[in-house]
Amino acid sequence: MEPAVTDHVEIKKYNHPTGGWGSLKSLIRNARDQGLLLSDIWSTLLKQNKADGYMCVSCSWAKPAKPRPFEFCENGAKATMWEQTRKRCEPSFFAAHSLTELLDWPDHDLEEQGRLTEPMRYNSTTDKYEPVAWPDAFGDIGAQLRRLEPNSVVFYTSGRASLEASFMYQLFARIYGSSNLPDSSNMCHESTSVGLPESIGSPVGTVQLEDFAKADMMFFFGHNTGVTAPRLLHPIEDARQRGVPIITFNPLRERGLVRFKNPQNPVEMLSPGPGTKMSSDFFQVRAGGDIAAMTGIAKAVLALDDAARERGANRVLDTAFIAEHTAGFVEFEAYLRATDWESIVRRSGISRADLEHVAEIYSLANAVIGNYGMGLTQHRHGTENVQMLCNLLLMRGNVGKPGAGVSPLRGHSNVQGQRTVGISEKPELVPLDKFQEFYGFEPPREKGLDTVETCEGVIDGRVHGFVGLGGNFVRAVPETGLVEKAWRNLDLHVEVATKLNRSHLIPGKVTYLLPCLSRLEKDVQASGPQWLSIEDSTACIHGSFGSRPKPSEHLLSEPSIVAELAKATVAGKSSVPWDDWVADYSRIRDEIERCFPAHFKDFNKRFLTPGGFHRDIKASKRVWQTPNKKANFKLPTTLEADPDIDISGKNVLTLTTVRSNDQFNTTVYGYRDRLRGIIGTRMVLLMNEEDIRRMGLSEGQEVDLETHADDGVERRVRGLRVTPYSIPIGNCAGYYPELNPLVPLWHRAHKAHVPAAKSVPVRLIS
Ligand SMILES: Nc1nc2c(c(=O)[nH]1)N[C@H]1C(S)=C(S)[C@@H](COP(=O)(O)OP(=O)(O)OC[C@H]3O[C@@H](n4cnc5c(=O)[nH]c(N)nc54)[C@H](O)[C@@H]3O)O[C@H]1N2
Ligand SMILES: Nc1nc2c(c(=O)[nH]1)N[C@H]1C(S)=C(S)[C@@H](COP(=O)(O)OP(=O)(O)OC[C@H]3O[C@@H](n4cnc5c(=O)[nH]c(N)nc54)[C@H](O)[C@@H]3O)O[C@H]1N2
Ligand SMILES: [Mo]
Repeated sequence: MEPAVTDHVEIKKYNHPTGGWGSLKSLIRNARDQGLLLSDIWSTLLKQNKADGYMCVSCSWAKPAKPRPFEFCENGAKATMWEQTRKRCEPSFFAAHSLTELLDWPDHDLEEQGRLTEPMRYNSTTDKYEPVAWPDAFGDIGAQLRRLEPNSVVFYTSGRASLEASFMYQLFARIYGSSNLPDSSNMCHESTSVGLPESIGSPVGTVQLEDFAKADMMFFFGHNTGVTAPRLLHPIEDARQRGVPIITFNPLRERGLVRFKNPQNPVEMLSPGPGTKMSSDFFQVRAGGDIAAMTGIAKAVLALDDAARERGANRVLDTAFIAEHTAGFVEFEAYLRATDWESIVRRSGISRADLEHVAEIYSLANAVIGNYGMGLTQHRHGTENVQMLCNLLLMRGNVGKPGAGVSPLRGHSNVQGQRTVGISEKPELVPLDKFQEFYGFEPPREKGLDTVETCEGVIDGRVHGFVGLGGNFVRAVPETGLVEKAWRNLDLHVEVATKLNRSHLIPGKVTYLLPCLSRLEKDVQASGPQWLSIEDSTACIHGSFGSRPKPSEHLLSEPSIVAELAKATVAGKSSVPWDDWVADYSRIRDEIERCFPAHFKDFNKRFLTPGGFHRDIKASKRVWQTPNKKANFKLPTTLEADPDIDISGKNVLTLTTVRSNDQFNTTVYGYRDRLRGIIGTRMVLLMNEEDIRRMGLSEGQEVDLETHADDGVERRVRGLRVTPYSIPIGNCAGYYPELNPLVPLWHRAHKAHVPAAKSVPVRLIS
């Protein structure tokens, strides 16, 4: 594969605020690249995240009931343009290029070909995709699936598909006989989905948008807000203007959490000032050092409480809340007292005085939100990271009251919702009895494969078939080398997609690429144009209506593709009236309500509520759905999120893999990571100057990286440009997915199995 580098490489310091003119310029450049007129894009963007429009296909951040005239951000607009592009990836393109040839292309160049227009079947004799008629594709896929053992087939979902498509998809997989329903969340917030239920009895966060207006302090752990959920900068900016402290922990000094200029505010845009200072305090925690940092803050809170008690002043701990609502505090207190400051400071990389300062601010605030992203979840002890943040919040009763709560910032626009409607490899999370009763089939009851187990199954030959509803599985997973190689042994590989990506280039024995409509486009079925729905990061459900014309007359919607696959594979095996559901998606919503009544009461009546309707999240009302009916303080087993990493060797560092401002996951829009000042290349290794000096390297020099693990697997990425950056000593950073070949499959979160992509031990080879 060609490295992701262009002819013009420029690395410079970026001292401008996030947002501002830089963000507008970047939008205009993107529109031009996609062959779009600004008027084209404007008419679409005006409908983005509005109650009568479509829900943005980028991040999952909340959509307000009273949206701004332009309720979108630089990255949401980029995602929209990328999908609305005038470019088309037609059969003539596939006739001109073999898959072997395309495997050399960078990710950007593949998706840059534009929207897929026709169903394609791989021909191994020519090594090319060739057009196929839809009925032939469905017929053959059905026949192939019927030949395979259901539990050897995996049905993957990336978090973009609607609630309607996702509900049908998981039902199809279960009727077929498979509970192998991994989704992108297995690489993302699964540490949340495993950690939060033990702590507070809810797999999702407890805050809603209005809480951000009521909070009087916020934490941000391991989230690059200005890039990955930019609309959240607005409530943060409002909070900062109210004087609310925002305390951020991140190894990299990410611009979005440093300064912001609101591109939608003309006064701010025209004033020469530097924009709003977003984080009142920014701490460059060592990668994997958050458990230690939070332990330090909690220990200092305890000390403040001791002092208050001695003085006879008001307690700092919320003792009434702890007594009535929680369990495990005595053990937690003992843990804090027993943990010494020296270890805390060494592991976190933050001084005792700084952590005590944070504790003081925290102890003065009455309503605190704990926001976090991949910096907490993608570690060996990602689940403990999440639980430690809960502990910190619980100490002062900061869960289940206005302006306070735990706020996992989810990734894909509907990744949270897919779990809500049954996409899960864990049978205990799904109403199987209802499926059996309502649809007349016997669902499989054993646990299915998650994402890393799927990779293991592909490598060891247990998995024989893979169906992907969106995503770029092979590129997004760890251990790229072994997975790509073994993938070719699959009997069946089917992908439903909007654009060409690297996963599509690695065929199994029978391979299909099925193009679908996106959420921006008008989806007309027998009863007329259809609405879809999604759930955002704050558990609000929204309707979404596409109005753009179809990019190609051949495209089908995701619900209709799922229905046709089901009809071709499991006809007569259930009472699901697939055609009736596709004719009118409100029937699918009625079925979702029937299967999940607690969350979807009056679904069809309520889903167009401006701002969405909120699912009933019990923890936000202090009802704890844990086995002991309490919120639980959970003790960490280690101060370090990745304790088994040994970076004491020469030339060894801990690598964290991050996203640029010019990508959405494996979709690389371009090579301008404006906010980090890295232009024209993605093949960089961000390093502390001290490490560069210590290792005898120089700026701009190219190095290779190897995983520092002696397990007999060779993992190497070549040609990374040494780039001095503000990052703790001992850490280095580079881009996902280029560096995924370095992440070992076994290097993953305990229990949750999220690949520990934020802390990979690597050796530099110069
Ligand atoms: N524009 C855009 N938006 C997106 C996406 C995208 O790719 N592009 N992806 C979507 C998806 S699926 C997701 S999951 C989210 C991801 O959103 P984020 O969670 O913001 O994404 P990342 O870039 O993976 O990493 C987050 C931050 O964690 C920091 N970090 C790394 N290691 C540590 C650590 O040990 N401790 C701490 N405290 N911080 C650490 C990194 O420096 C980085 O700033 O965004 C969603 N939105
Ligand atoms: N090293 C490292 N690895 C990571 C991460 C990391 O931080 N570091 N992050 C992880 C995370 S958080 C995630 S969520 C995963 C992401 O993993 P995935 O969700 O599998 O990957 P994406 O890049 O989001 O998928 C992009 C593809 O989805 C298809 N697509 C886009 N829109 C649609 C649609 O509407 N319908 C259909 N059917 N297809 C569509 C397009 O073909 C596009 O090429 O990666 C994970 N991998
Ligand atoms: Mo994600």
